[in-house]
Amino acid sequence: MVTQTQNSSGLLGTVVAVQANFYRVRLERPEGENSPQYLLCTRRTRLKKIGQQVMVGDRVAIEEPDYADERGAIAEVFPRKTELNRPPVANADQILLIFALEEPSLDAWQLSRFLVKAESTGLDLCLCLNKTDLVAKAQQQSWEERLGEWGYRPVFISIAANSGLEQLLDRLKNKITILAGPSGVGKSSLINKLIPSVKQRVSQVSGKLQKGRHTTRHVELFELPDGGLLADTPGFNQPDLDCDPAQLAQYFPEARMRLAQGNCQFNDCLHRNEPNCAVRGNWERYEHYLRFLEEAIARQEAIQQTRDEESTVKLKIKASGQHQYEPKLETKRYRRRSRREKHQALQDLYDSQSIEKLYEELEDY
Ligand SMILES: Nc1nc2c(ncn2[C@@H]2O[C@H](COP(=O)(O)OP(=O)(O)O)[C@@H](O)[C@H]2O)c(=O)[nH]1
Ligand SMILES: [Mg+2]
Ligand SMILES: [Zn+2]
Repeated sequence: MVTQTQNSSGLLGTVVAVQANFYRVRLERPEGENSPQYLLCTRRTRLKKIGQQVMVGDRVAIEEPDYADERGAIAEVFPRKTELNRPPVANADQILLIFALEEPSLDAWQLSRFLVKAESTGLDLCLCLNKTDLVAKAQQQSWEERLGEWGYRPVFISIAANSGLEQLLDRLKNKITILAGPSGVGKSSLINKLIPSVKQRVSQVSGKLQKGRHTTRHVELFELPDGGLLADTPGFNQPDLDCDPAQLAQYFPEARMRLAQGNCQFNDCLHRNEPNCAVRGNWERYEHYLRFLEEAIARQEAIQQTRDEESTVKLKIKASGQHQYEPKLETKRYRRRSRREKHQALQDLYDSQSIEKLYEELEDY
């Protein structure tokens, strides 16, 4: 096999924004003091042909850089360490989940939901509680103890009072981090605080990139002052628990710990009423686990039902109890159309001047 490294310029970078067919790439080592740090790139036709997608977070090789126009072309996408679809980000290391202690007040149930969703990505998780300036020290400590029982060690910050931010920056250093959390907790404030030039940078984005900036599919990576990238995305704000019910326990540190210490009697134990279950027990979020489990099961059943309805075969259970699949008869494809309906379809196609479809229809006429 011939390896196709057509990257003569040796220029490497990270995609920080994607819109339509344009990719904003931050160069790893800008050529010189005055050369641009970002290039607006297209994707080489060769990559399109092999179906190679380019995502925010991708490490890429760039060809034919034009420093004067700040343009280039992506010639190669390096293998991804991780890949998320919602939001679409490659190579993310961790999720920074941010909640406020007050305004809005911290709700255990909502927090739990976000934690489980974040755990289900398989990425590392950093929990951050903001607005310490609004609560008494005792209240902060009681959350600290409670969340310790859940298996988390949150970073407490106050953006308003400028406290805890160095500790947080330390956790973000040289990593690609996805910022998540409900609205009103201080995500935008945090970005503005950590990345003072953010407003300026966003407005520098070209017209084409600017257009889709507030859609849920849009992700943009911001460069942190001490190294590292932060992804701000609205795509993670209303988490659906679309996980496999059998996996759910793995998304609770309390359950993981119990499973590490001992096994359930049954391999497929869902930790409800099964005998000799290692997970069921007297831990605070066990209630959450049960409710999320019901939700995950209901979701899975709904998906299965739609699949059954869409499928063109139906399951027949014979008197002997044997299962047998038979084709469904009354689907649209097999229903015979009246001559009048066919005539009308032909007329429509003739009017729309679609020759290929007209031929197809004529064969059937
Ligand atoms: N008291 C206090 N208010 C804060 C703090 N951080 C952010 N806020 C306020 O909380 C509100 C929501 O913040 P915002 O960044 O828009 O939240 P987002 O919806 O998560 O992006 C704004 O009025 C902020 O000024 C903080 O540390 N303390
Ligand atoms: Mg915001
Ligand atoms: Zn069990």
